[in-house]
Amino acid sequence: MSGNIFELSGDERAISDTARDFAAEYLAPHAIEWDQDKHFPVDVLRKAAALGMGGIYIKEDVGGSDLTRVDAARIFEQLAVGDPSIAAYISIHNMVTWMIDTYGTDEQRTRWVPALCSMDHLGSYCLTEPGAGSDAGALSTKAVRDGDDYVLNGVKQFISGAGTSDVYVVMARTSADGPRGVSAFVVAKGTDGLSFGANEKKMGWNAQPTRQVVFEDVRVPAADMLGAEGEGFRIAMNGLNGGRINIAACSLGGAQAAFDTAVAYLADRRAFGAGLLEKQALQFRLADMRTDLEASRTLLLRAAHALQANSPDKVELCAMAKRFVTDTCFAVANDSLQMLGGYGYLAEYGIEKIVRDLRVHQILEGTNEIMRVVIGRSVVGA
Ligand code: FAD
Ligand code: 2MC
Repeated sequence: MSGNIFELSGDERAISDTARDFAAEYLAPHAIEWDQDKHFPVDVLRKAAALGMGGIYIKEDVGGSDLTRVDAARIFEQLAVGDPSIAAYISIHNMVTWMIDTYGTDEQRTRWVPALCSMDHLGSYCLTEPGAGSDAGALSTKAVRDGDDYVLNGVKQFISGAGTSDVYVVMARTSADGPRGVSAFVVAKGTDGLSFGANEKKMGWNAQPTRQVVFEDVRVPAADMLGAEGEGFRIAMNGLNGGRINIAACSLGGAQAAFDTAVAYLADRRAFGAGLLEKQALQFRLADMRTDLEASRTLLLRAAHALQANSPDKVELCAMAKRFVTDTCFAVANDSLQMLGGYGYLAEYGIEKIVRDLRVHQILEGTNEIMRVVIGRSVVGA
């Protein structure tokens, strides 16, 4: 990582440009169609993985790219310019892969991670339940020890990639002790007793499936526990620190794309005898939006740098970036839509899809209210 996160080295520029070019060639031309058809383009995900994007900050010995969190933020921003929904799924997949790479034994790493890096296998992250979303430490899916196995029973809600994914990192309760009674398991698709709900009908993120994951007496070998018994919640939260900045990066890329579309549109559109881009009211709005994008990028890179450096304030900085960038960039995308007038509301211009995709970034990976809980605790020293 270069010392200055705002000045890219030649290698860093090449990495970001590779993601930009990939998004322009393989994502942007199909984004509207995938949204309408609810198509999850697994073949295209594997093309991204062939360029190293299946295991961005994963160690090289198991097939990862061993890049930094700052590189990752730049990559997800560029991918999201092409399609925020696909960029976001790739970010979740990277979070899952990182959890196994970081907390897994050598046996677990060599068994699971290479196929995740190549995206021959896709990953899903299973924390939320019908009765426990924000209050994740209250989850009730049970894992009961039985000989050499744990037996899992319960339901996970809203799981991205579920049904298609091959590898599920599942947080389940091994004792009554709140968050400290949670353990993490790696569960393979096809395990007896593991099943999936219907693909949810959603406002956005239509290019990736969201389903319940149901566990009915699912036997998981004790050897497939990630970390020690009782460590699962901290493992899940440490995964989410990176997840939160990656989702923020997806909002930034989507908002940048919407903004660029609005500027190009206003440059062409004439009304009241002049080009609309000449109206100072619109220029002032664009000036504020551009400032908002730069402020978002600045905080995002600051948080990514803190995570990479393992700074003591990384948790709250990741929460701040997630809260600020996803709120700010949703507003930028929505204001961009307004600048296209009625055309902004039509699917073919692409902006209404960006607005729908970015809306959920204010809800998932910890709602923006929960980000304020996390930041607030850092303020009062709780
Ligand atoms: P609740 O926790 O019930 O919250 C309801 C409202 O109350 C929210 O506005 C919340 O901010 C507010 N609230 C709650 N507690 C407080 C508080 N203490 N103070 C102030 N306000 C509060 N989860 C996964 O584990 N894996 C996934 O792959 C995944 N993918 C998702 C994909 C989609 C499309 C969606 C919609 C969700 C996904 N989620 C996933 C779940 C997501 O993380 C949760 O929806 C989210 O954490 C909120 O939980 P909840 O929906 O139960 O809302
Ligand atoms: N990073 C590292 N450790 C963390 C952490 C973080 N961000 N947040 C909590 N922890 C640790 C904490 O330090 C504590 O450790 P220890 O046992 O050593 O003391 C442990 O985890 C328990 O934490 P708390 O005592 O703070 O737990 P509490 O129940 O009070 O609340 C809260 C934690 C609200 C911050 C947590 O439940 C939360 O983040 N909720 C939001 C859930 C969420 O983000 N879900 C997203 C699902 S994934 C998704 O949406 C996708 C699209 C993939």
